[in-house]
Amino acid sequence: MNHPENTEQTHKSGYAALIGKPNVGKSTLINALLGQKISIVTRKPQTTRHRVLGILSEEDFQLILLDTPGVITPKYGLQKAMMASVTSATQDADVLVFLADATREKLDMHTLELLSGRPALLVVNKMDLVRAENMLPLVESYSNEYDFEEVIPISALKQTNLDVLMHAIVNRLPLGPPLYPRDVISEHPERFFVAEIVREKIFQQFRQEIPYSCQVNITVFEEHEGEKDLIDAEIVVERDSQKGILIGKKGSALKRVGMAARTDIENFLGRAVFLKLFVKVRSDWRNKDAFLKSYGYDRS
Ligand SMILES: Nc1nc2c(ncn2[C@@H]2O[C@H](COP(=O)(O)OP(=O)(O)OP(=O)(O)O)[C@@H](O)[C@H]2O)c(=O)[nH]1
Ligand SMILES: [Mg+2]
Repeated sequence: MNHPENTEQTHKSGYAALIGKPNVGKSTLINALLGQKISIVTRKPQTTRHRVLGILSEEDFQLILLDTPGVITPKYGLQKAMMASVTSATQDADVLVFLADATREKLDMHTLELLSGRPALLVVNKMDLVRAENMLPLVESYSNEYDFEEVIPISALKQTNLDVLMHAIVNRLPLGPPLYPRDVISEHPERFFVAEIVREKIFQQFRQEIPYSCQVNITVFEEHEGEKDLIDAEIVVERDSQKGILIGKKGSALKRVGMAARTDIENFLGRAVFLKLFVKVRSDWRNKDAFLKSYGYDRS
């Protein structure tokens, strides 16, 4: 066993930010590294809207992982806020992890610029979909543009080579005591995860602009000893037509969202809940600072 003083001298702690284009698998990776789902995953790009923090505490290190929204050129206020959260995560990180998708050939200069010349790891994800030699041109073109410290091919989905990645990240953490209590896995309140689960179901069940026009707010969250929790969630959309689609014939579409969300929420919270969903129209909310701010998006 380690002597307490020795552990103190060798304990590492710090932040690692996962940065990359939409859909490359950042959220899948943070969940895989933590061994618990804290960030929602869908097949659609721009699923993640916030910087989502997950904490991994071991005997000799505490790694704080930051999942971030996929990097895009912002076109409206919400996207600007999403990109501000990428920038802040990048600035706060001790270790930068740049994710690329092995199945895409195009070089992503826009995201590379965010690394600002700082030391970074190149992680090539979705290796389960390509032959190893086929990713060489991609790695070569990235290496021509940026001096990555290491290149690590992984599959976040199949959880391959994650130990090598973990080792590379932890190696780069500075010495220091834990920054969070050891039993804490995240810093977001339960209502954040509940809202995200509802949003995940909307992303999975609707097409085109609907997922991107939705915001989910938890308006009531009451715990009752010996009874189900009461949760009210409002889904904000931009137009009446979107409200109609979301609710569906006789409420059938909204009911499907509610059923899928409730199952996941109960699994996440480990207790039974009574979930009610409401749909509300807030014209052009994605471009209005007051709405964005009250929904928890910050552009500064
Ligand atoms: N085959 C395969 N699919 C993966 C892998 N990692 C992620 N995916 C899939 O890629 C899609 C996007 O995954 P996400 O984790 O949501 O991607 P993201 O980078 O967080 O996306 P944004 O939040 O939109 O920026 C999902 O359908 C995942 O299941 C992988 O290693 N292999
Ligand atoms: Mg994501």
